[in-house]
Amino acid sequence: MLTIWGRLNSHNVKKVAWFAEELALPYVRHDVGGQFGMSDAYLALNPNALVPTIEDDGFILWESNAILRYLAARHGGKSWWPEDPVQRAQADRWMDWQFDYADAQRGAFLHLIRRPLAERDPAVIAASAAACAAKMQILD
Ligand SMILES: N[C@@H](CCC(=O)N[C@@H](CS)C(=O)NCC(=O)O)C(=O)O
Repeated sequence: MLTIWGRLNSHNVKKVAWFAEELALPYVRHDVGGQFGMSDAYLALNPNALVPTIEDDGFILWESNAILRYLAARHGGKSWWPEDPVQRAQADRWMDWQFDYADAQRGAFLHLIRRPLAERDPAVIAASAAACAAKMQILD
């Protein structure tokens, strides 16, 4: 059975758990990272001290997009892992582009969601919103 380590309030963990659900793969998930901390046993699996990490049939893998590609290739069939390199590259491109988008939205996310009201910086939020709007133009 697939094992996923990582807290669900991490977007990188969320996308892995979401994809396991899409594929109807049975899995267990252990809360790690953030408020749950990281044990030495976990750090031995992923020395980057980041989540997510998975184990599938004895294979340990970290890096969320690499995990998605692996799950698609191993369990997804042709609709999730097209044989045509061009089709696959289209999906790859947007999946990796999402990291750039995540960079753009980080300021707004931290200052609107994670930080207490007194520590919010409207300038950071505005700059992040503008960066997101520019990215969305590309998506459109
Ligand atoms: N490039 C890595 C980034 C992973 C990452 O930044 N994870 C964050 C959560 S989104 C993390 O582990 N933060 C530390 C923690 O949760 O304790 C990936 O895609 O897996």
